[in-house]
Amino acid sequence: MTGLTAEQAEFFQREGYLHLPGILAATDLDPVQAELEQIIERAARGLLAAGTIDSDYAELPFDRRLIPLVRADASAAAGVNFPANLGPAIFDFLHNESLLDIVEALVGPEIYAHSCQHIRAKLPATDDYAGAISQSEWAGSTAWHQDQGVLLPEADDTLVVTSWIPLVDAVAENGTLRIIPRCHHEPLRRHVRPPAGEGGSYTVAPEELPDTEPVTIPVQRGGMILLHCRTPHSSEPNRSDGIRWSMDLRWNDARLPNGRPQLPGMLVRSLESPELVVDHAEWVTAWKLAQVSRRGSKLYRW
Ligand SMILES: O=C(O)CCC(=O)C(=O)O
Repeated sequence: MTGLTAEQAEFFQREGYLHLPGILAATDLDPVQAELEQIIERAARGLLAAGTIDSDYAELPFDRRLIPLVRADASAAAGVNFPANLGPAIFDFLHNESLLDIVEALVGPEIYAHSCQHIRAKLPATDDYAGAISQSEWAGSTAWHQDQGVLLPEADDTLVVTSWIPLVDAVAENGTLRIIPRCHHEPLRRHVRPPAGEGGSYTVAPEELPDTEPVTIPVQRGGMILLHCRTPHSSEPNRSDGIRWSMDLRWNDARLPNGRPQLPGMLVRSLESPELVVDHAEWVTAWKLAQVSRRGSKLYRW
């Protein structure tokens, strides 16, 4: 089963990315959003009970409600991302048939959902939310990086594909993804830690940034961008009034090294070993164990 045309697969191989508009239905995304809304509801109730806020802001829509909560307490967003959020809806989405058909066209039929995966509430960069901007890589910009640069060298010969999936329309104003095409045939560039206090993860060393014009890709809810793991990408701060919600989920051939051996990804589709596809409870247990046992182990190459 393949979810890409030959032309789409060719574009990905040549350019290092692919924009697929209108590929997911509301019925695919709504359960994930509803689960996030429940998490936000719990955060609001907790802050209300603690006396930190005097309204639960229940009247605000999905792309707004978290803003006053984070403004009151920077930790209000802590539950939305993996592994704090391992709910059944996101688990089901990681097995979404349309999504896996697309992924299969690139990584083959043994599909591993990589443990390097995020649900991002990218907040409007209008104030610093009592320090949350400097503490959280989600709130500000995301610096240029290649996803292979945050994995261990064991995965250098593995194609790890990122599917970047917004839950709201993502445009230049709210900080949609920017990519630099056609770099993935070249070796990985050296990454450095961002300057102290700026938050965020590793970034391509400034002198190693390619001289190619970046492409900014607006993506409507229902669309996605696929990225090769050596395609440099970044995002600008969110200059809109609403939250730019998105998921970046990674995938590779389950038989190959994935570069994050200490954290539990999971087999989500397999022709060879379907009996090893785990259920929700097993996935949650694996994460709980990893959070205890991975202490002190090396996650990053640099
Ligand atoms: O969502 C963003 O703004 C950045 C995403 C990203 O860096 C990634 O998917 O690796």
